[in-house]
Amino acid sequence: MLCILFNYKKMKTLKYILPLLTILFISSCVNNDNDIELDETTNLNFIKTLSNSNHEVQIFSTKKYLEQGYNNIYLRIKDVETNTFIKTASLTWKPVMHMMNKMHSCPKSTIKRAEGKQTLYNGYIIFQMAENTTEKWDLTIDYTIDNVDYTVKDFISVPQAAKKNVTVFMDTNNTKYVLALINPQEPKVGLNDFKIGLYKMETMMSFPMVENYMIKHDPRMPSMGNHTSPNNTDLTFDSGSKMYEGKLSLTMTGYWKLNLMLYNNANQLIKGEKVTDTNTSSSLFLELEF
Ligand SMILES: [Cu+2]
Repeated sequence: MLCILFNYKKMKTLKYILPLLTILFISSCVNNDNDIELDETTNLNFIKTLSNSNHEVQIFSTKKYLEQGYNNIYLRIKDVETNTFIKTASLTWKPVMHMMNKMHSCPKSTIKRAEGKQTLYNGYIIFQMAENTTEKWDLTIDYTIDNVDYTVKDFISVPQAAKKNVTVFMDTNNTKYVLALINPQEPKVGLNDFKIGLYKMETMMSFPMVENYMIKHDPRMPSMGNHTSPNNTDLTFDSGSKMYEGKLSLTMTGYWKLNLMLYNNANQLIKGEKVTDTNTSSSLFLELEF
């Protein structure tokens, strides 16, 4: 009798222990996943995942969306089988716009490992055109892990920017250029670091950086008598960043037209005009509003 009672008690205990064990097992699995996923993307905005059967290539940006103009982009590759992020990949990318009658690419950087990060890669793309209902951008990312080549490709959304942050123009020799605002991304009242990227449209697919030109600028507020601002400095080529750097003075918030004059490496003016009382703006300009 005692023995039966004991067994009964044991079974009852088991009834409680089993669900408890199950809960413990599940929660330990979840914890493991969190351990594996070293997340280096805090402060970045998730944009999109491009997938193949082996990997998820996750795209992040400092902005909330990709858009026309300069985009600072971060990438990481997740192995879908092991659920881990790849630390030893080399990547290249090719953005292509599919237009009604042609295809073309845009200026872009190489992709490097993000500074101080293990699983994040970084680069930029300058979309000189926004998408529309019939013309879209796609992005191909080719990458190599342990000498094996992989690729992912998908459409990406590139809406128009609120203000003109990139411009395409031709010089008198019919050379086409793309000029884009890199900084300031978040303008402030006062003296801002001014940075511009300049690229030659060599072919529909090749947009090499243009080095050793010079950019004069004259920021104006058209709504306020077209006044300018003090202490601006010209943009000169910086061999480190491979971009044009100077100072942009914004004395107040509102809409600013950044009138530009572009000089080639022989110091000849190749695009843009001086702003005067009778000429209120340059044909080469960018815009800001804050
Ligand atoms: Cu286009």
